[in-house]
Amino acid sequence: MSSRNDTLFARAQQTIPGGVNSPVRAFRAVGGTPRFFARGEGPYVWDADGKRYIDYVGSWGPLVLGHADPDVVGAVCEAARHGLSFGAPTEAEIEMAELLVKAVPGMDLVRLVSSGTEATMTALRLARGFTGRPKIVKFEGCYHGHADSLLVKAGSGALTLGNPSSAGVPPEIAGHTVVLAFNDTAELADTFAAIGGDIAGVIVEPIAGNMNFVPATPEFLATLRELCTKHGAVLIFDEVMTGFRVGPQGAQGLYGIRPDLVTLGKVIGGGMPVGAVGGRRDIMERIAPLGPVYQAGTLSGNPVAVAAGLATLKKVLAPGFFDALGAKTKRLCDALTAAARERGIPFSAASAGGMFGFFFRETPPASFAEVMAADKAAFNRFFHAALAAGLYFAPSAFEAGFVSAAHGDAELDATAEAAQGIFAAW
Ligand code: KE4
Repeated sequence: MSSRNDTLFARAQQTIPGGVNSPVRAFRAVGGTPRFFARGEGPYVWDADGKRYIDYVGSWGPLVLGHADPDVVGAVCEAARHGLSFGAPTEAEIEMAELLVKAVPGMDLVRLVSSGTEATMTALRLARGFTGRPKIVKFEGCYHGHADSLLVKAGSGALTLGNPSSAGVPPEIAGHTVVLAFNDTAELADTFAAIGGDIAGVIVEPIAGNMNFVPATPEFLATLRELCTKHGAVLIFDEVMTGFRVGPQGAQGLYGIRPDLVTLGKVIGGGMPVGAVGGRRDIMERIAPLGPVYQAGTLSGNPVAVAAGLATLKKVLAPGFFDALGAKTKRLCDALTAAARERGIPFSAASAGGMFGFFFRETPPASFAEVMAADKAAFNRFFHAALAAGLYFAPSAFEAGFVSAAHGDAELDATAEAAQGIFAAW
């Protein structure tokens, strides 16, 4: 029977490149037809055929409360009734900035933008403007949005589609991006010894969610902090995915290491377009209109989007939120692992807060090379079996998964049971 997803996908491809507005949605890595979602509620989404799925993508991270949280939707409707946008300052933006400055260690000042890409692009420009240096260091497999300097050996959709270094980025720009191996402390030290005086900044995902789920080692981040301080380079933690997802202070709260700048997104918009870049006052004061580093945005700090973010963060920062969320996510990972290993299938999983990854290999990978050595065909096979069973995982072996506060015993038990069935038929 033809599915409405097929019909919609064929129609979408007539007017939208690849039929999608963001490449990783196209199912190119896993094959098949992307699901066109008609609605979401709590832990569930329904596709164009009315089929229900337990959602473990959550719009790639923002929906930490689940879909259509009543308080978030209510806040959006209330804000919208007073006007959608002014292009002028609003009190809500001050509330958001005060909340972020209070919640994120080392965040003296913060600028709101409309996406994670804008946040990281601005952080790079600030690092270069503050130091007067050209070079940026990033790590293979990490993805920081689609700004030119960052599309060099990137993760997420770039990796999924097999073009980690995008076309259209001139060598003059890509040449200033130094790409090192994630978690390779020795290479890091060698690089700083060689060119430390040219490095404006280092940008890192403290937990790399764009090559699935690979936490930095404490030693790697500590060395990174020490070298950036010694050489006067700006350390940027890209917490667009991990911010308010792995804990109330993001990944930096788990590691106890303070970057100079932090970028945020996803959860701080609660499903609406919000990003942020913030950190040390002496760096942030270089940004326009205070300083010479220009940055701007028509919808930056949009009152409706900020209302969604504030309503989300108020619930996320309630006592015990992450204890409960982390326990659910670990329970999911343990159930998937047990189901696979009972059948002798090499499988491992890891998680932090409401973020997780699973791999068809004996142990969770600690490097990009180990991620690439995992059994991708097995991942794709599992993805489609899970989809048929009503479980929606990320359509790529190079993406993290997400659990929301709305996932409860019923969903976790149903997922465990479905996984048992999938691996029994493996
Ligand atoms: P956006 O521009 O997509 O809001 O944020 C870019 C970004 C920056 N930094 C990190 C650590 C990120 O994970 C992202 C975006 N993440 C991807 C999923 N891995 C977004 C999904 C997509 O590209 O469609």
